[in-house]
Amino acid sequence: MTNYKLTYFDFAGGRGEPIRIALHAAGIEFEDNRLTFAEFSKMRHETRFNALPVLEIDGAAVTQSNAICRYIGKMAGLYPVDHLQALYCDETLGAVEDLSHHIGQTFGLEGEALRAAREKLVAGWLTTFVKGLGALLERGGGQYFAGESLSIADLKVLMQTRWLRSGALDHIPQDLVDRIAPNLVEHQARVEADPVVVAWYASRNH
Ligand SMILES: N[C@@H](CCC(=O)N[C@@H](CS)C(=O)NCC(=O)O)C(=O)O
Repeated sequence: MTNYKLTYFDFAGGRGEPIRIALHAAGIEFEDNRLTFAEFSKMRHETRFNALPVLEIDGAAVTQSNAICRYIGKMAGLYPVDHLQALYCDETLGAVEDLSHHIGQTFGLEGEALRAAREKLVAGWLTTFVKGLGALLERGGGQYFAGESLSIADLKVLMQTRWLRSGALDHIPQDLVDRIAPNLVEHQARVEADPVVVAWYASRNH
């Protein structure tokens, strides 16, 4: 049997959580290796690109969360078979990655520098990407980003919407998504209630 080990941070979001949900949906048993930030900083140079997530398949490491998501998503039935819908799915994954990158660049800043960077982000990239993601959902018919059922694109966007609306990001207004793309708020509720997502969190509570 193939051995899967996913290494990511110990929280229910970011680039790692959609992979965990997809692995669970595919019925693949995996080692859910969760690191603290301190543990990661000790081993970051051992990873290929100094970053997480890393998926080890029989000991061979693979990086890049979207590539991993697609691979597991195909096994889980969470990646569109139709080529055009697959393109729409990939476009969404890429947009979320770009947005994560822009937000990530403000990490490590403090005080006034953090405030200035986050305000610039809110006025610029963040608004652009939240609006754009809202438009992509609209294109998909308003329910899902690609096709007529849940895909890894929906899981990726869920993480972003949940994060942006959580109030965890200083200087980013908690109601930004609600104001700019209210369809993403409805989407969050829809995806959180999806049996695939519910089953993952139920499995964590045992
Ligand atoms: N393009 C990469 C980006 C990976 C990435 O930046 N991961 C973040 C966590 S979500 C990280 O490990 N940051 C730690 C650091 O940059 O020191 C992917 O999608 O996997």
